[in-house]
Amino acid sequence: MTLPIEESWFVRGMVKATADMWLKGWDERNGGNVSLRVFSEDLDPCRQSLTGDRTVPIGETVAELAGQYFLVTGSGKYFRNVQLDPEENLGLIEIAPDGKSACILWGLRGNGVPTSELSAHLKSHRSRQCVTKGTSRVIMHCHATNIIALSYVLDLSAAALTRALWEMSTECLVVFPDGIGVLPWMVPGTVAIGEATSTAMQKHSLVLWPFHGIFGSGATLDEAFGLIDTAEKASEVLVKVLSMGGKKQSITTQQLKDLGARFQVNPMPEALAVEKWIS
Ligand code: 2HA
Ligand code: ZN
Repeated sequence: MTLPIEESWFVRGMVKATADMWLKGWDERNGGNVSLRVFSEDLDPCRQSLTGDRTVPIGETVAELAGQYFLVTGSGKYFRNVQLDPEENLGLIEIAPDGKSACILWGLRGNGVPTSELSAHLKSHRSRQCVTKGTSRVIMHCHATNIIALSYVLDLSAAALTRALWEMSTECLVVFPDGIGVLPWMVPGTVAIGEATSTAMQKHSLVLWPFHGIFGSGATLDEAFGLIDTAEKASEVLVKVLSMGGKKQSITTQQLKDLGARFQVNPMPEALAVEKWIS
């Protein structure tokens, strides 16, 4: 069976995810980047589309990911254009046996290179593969508006921010019981921010980059998108609540515990223990 790679589930999925993210207003200009792990058997129907005539350095070593394939967005590419020309804006890469470089098997036409945040993506894949026993396949970064806005006014601790978002929509605790990790402000595109993000991803499926955006992960594109969408929706509610003068009442600690029990998740203890997240 031969299938044009543009018709594969993984290219179609990336086209939909990036188009949805653009329409959400999360990815202005070339903002945001997504990577999706693809298995060898996913590639079997489209092998005739693959080349492998270009290799790019990763800038560090991710030996644990040797031989893995990822469909990634390209550096400098605009999400709003992915649907118009997937081959120009996306790339399929294979991590070399030594984990130091990536071979471009398809896409990134005309000397394009993978996302500038490749370090954060690959090392976060390594973290999430580890904590999910290999089921995690997607890392997604975007500039979701309300969560960025909140990073200017809330305490930047994982516990306080998680607690604030849990209280802003009943489903939040169920969708991200492990809470949201928070980094200090850092220069994007560096090995250091990649390292810090992947360390936070060992504990959390979501990580906030203050004054910049958010990283989410998941087993599927839908799951990673839905996770960010849920956190961003709660952030929008919180922006409105703060704009109306602040909360008068909210979900209580006991109610959060009841939610965890009902949905059989273990809510992040430090966030349950927070008594005050806004001054
Ligand atoms: O330009 O979002 O963080 C892509 C980015 C960098
Ligand atoms: Zn960014």
